[in-house]
Amino acid sequence: MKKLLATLFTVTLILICAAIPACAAETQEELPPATAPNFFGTLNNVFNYFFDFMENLFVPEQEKPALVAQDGKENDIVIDREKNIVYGFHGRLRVHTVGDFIKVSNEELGRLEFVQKYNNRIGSGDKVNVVDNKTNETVESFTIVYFGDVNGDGVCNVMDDITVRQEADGETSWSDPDSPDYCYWMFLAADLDKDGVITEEDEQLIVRCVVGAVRVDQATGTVMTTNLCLVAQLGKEDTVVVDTENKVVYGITRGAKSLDDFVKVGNRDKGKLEFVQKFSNRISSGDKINVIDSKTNEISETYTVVIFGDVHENGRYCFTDIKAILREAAGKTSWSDPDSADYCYWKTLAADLDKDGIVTIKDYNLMKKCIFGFKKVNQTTGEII
Ligand SMILES: [Ca+2]
Ligand SMILES: [Ca+2]
Ligand SMILES: [Ca+2]
Repeated sequence: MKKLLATLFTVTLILICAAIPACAAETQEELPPATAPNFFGTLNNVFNYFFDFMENLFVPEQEKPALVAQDGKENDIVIDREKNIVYGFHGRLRVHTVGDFIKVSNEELGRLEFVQKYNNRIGSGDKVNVVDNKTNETVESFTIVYFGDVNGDGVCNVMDDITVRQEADGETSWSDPDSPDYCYWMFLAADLDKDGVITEEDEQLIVRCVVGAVRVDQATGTVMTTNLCLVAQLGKEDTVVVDTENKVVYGITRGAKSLDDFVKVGNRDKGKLEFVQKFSNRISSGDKINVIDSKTNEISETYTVVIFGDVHENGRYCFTDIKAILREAAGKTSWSDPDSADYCYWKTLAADLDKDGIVTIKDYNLMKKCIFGFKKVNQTTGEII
């Protein structure tokens, strides 16, 4: 049997060897001599393949879009690529304000995508993804951290206090790296005394944040006293927004009479507030709040009130508002143009109802709907409802 197989194998080999030159000869006859395969031609092909391969190997990798700090925000925004965390956002973030702080390195290559718990604001635990425009793939993903917002609703309030107290008491274990419930962003947002563990001290600091006695520097996570700072009035921490960067305050009920109901000074022993209202019986956009140092009687900070939709600054929605928006949209005025000498941040904020950063006919249409009562503005978020 073995002998038979060996003989068959040898015969097959002989036949193949005989067939190759015959095929080659046939091909040589059919093809013009220039393209005829020969030893050097084959070698050439092998070299070409090799060089192509090496070239592809050393081609610089295509630039990938990446998350970067917005221009001028490089000192505030911290992008931690090891833990995939981003923080350093001041004030309360609505989706359209995130762009004030972060951006994609190259807008042609990629875009930012937000994965939020609530659609009108961004809180701890929300994600910002960098998506490749060409492939639609997520190339980077970061979790947002707001120091003091432990439960991820975008504000520091009594719910965060409860969450931290439960952790300090050992009822939960999200700050324990060995626990299956471990959550790094929650731990980072809660560990306000920065000692690496969640204790009663952190809970006390959260309480002090809620009542406005301290404030957390979002760029560093450091707790600071608010002696001479403007803070939300007790019970209004969920609705009133004090934007310390742009020095505006919003979240004020339209038609409300007194600013006293919405804001206070961090420490009444150190400072007091002075309200400069245009109308004594109602609050309007453009009203001023001065924080005064009780010792020197000097103004330490001034804030401007913004009531979304109240562009004409009379505390009401009326036709003068839509007229003002229309004139601005038509280019007859230029208070929404940052390059203009007439630029007015708070007025632009009040008028830009669709939140696209510019005042256009779309804002005019929305304002009309608000006046006729078809739409309302959420004064805390600025969104149209
Ligand atoms: Ca919260
Ligand atoms: Ca701690
Ligand atoms: Ca607009």
